[in-house]
Amino acid sequence: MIELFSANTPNGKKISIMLEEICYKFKVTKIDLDKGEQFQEDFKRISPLSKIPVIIDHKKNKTIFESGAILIYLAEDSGKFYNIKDRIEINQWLMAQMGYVGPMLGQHHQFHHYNPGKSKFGEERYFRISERIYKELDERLAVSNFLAGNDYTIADIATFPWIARHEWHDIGLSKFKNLTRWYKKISMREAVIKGFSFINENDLPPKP
Ligand SMILES: N[C@@H](CCC(=O)N[C@@H](CS)C(=O)NCC(=O)O)C(=O)O
Repeated sequence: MIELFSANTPNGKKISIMLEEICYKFKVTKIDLDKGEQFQEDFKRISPLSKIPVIIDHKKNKTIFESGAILIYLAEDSGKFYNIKDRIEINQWLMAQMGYVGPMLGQHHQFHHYNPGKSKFGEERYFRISERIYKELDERLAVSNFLAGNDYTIADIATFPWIARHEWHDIGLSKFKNLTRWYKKISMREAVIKGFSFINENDLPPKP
């Protein structure tokens, strides 16, 4: 059994979606980030950087933190959404999500959604970068069915919950036809719908 330590955020949803996709049984242990539960000693023992998500694979006695590492672990364990042949292509798009798409959209959330009016520079900077990310993903998806090629992989699973915050971004997802096509296709997957609502059962991927 897998225990998922998580919260209702895009990084948290990556793993619940993956677990639903591979049909693994899992139990969710909620970490209340607003209350600072990520800094409690017990949690720090499994998450040295005090961040969700983390999983414990109780059957194998393995603890893993960092969503990209967790996705690779689950993909290799299940043999799904990742493969040796396409590994380099998948890793590129997964790492791009981890190091660029997620952190930049996350900053955009901070300045544009949570703290508007506090920093014109921050708002403009991360709005521009986020718009650029939409354009770059759209360009990639103009020549490729999914991010890493023809197949749906962990690179898409990692990126989807971030684009699912598009209403907060105010960039206009529908202006980006290829990204919208990709988003619609993924948001209709049964496992994605289930994984998206892992903490709040009314939480559905917003329409494009
Ligand atoms: N690179 C990490 C980022 C995880 C992350 O930023 N988690 C946030 C919630 S989405 C968190 O736990 N924040 C609490 C904190 O930093 O205090 C991953 O992908 O797992």
